[in-house]
Amino acid sequence: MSITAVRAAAAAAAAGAPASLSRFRGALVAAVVGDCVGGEFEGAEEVPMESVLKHLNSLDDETKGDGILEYSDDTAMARCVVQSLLTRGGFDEQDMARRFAKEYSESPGRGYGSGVIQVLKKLSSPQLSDVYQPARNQYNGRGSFGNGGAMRAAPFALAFPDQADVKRFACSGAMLTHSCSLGYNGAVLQALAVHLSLQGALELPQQFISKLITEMEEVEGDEATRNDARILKEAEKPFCERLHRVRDLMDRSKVSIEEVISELGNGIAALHSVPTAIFCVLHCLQPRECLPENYSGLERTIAYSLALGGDTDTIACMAGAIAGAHYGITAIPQSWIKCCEGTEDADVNAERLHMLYHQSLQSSASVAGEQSHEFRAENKSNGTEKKNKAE
Ligand code: R7I
Ligand code: MG
Repeated sequence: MSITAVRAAAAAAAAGAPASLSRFRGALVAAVVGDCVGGEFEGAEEVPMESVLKHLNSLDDETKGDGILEYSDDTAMARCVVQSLLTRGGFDEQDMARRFAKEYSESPGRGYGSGVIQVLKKLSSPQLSDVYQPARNQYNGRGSFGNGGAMRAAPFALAFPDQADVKRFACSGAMLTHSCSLGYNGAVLQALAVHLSLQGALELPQQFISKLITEMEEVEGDEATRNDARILKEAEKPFCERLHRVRDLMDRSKVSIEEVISELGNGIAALHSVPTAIFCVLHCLQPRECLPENYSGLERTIAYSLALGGDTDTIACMAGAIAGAHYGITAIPQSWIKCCEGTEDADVNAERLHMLYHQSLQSSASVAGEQSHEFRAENKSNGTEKKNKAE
């Protein structure tokens, strides 16, 4: 076995079985870490890797206060998603919308996008009956294509074991603020990537990207996507087209940061950031020359995401969730966890989501069991009937 294969096997063993608690904790905590450490470079055009490593090394300083790096709107909204899913035991759009509005009114300085603020203010109105309406009114009725729906999509993958539920609820949850298909389909893609990673699908990176492309072919096959893509002058299936670019870049032995930015983007649009985050995870599955040898795959992913510049906190947050679900909690340095605000809370919530997920799995297994029992009983009685008739 090559050194890379040995390392990959060791990382997989540490993360545990598919849907293990370590993977849940890794996903939620690494998303917060990505958001917090990424804040340092948000909006920067060029970020030398040297500066990234200096920033990350500074977290090892034990005199640094706990939670010194504050989280932004990414984590604030993801927490609302988690609390809503846990309290309601599933998706409840009224409850989730109310939580978004309350969170914003209590802590408005978390760096929200300028457009989404209007939506959040309207969502706080007690007279509002259709919670999807404010988002629909954005940008001349087309809705926002920002990455705000995608940045908070990971918890949907941790709450629902069934892939169809993950897609459906990640979409509905994003539509509370982002009603353009280029916004909510980004949330579906992000949630799908976390869902697959949680199952251990990153063990086979080529199959992982192919599966995402196949799923998004279906997701982007509707009229709304075609219309939005035409108006915004994008490819017919914009996310699929970007995922093909991810696959092309993956197959190359050397790729520069400049090429990644020009092919995939690093901006606040979901289309220019979700496929980028997925690429960061795939690219960093192996050790890279520009990154320290002693870094775990998760540390490489976060560092690489920051070096792309642009919307660094959100790209690192999304890449962190996907990578965390693959490597598990032990791949995140304790010093990073300690320095980031909200990691303790994320860890506790990950455990609760893990319970909710496995409860749903068990109840669907018992329903399936009952159905197959009924089916067998029915067949048996049909069989008897036929036999009787034949007699
Ligand atoms: O998408 P959103 O919640 O936040 C996006 C990013 C995240 O990284 C956050 O952390 C925050 O830093 O910003 O916020 P929106 O306000 O919905 O969208 C973000 C920005 O995208 C807007 O301020 C617009 O500049 C732009 N945008 C659009 N511009 C023109 N036409 C989004 N949709 C449109 C559009 O349809
Ligand atoms: Mg951001």
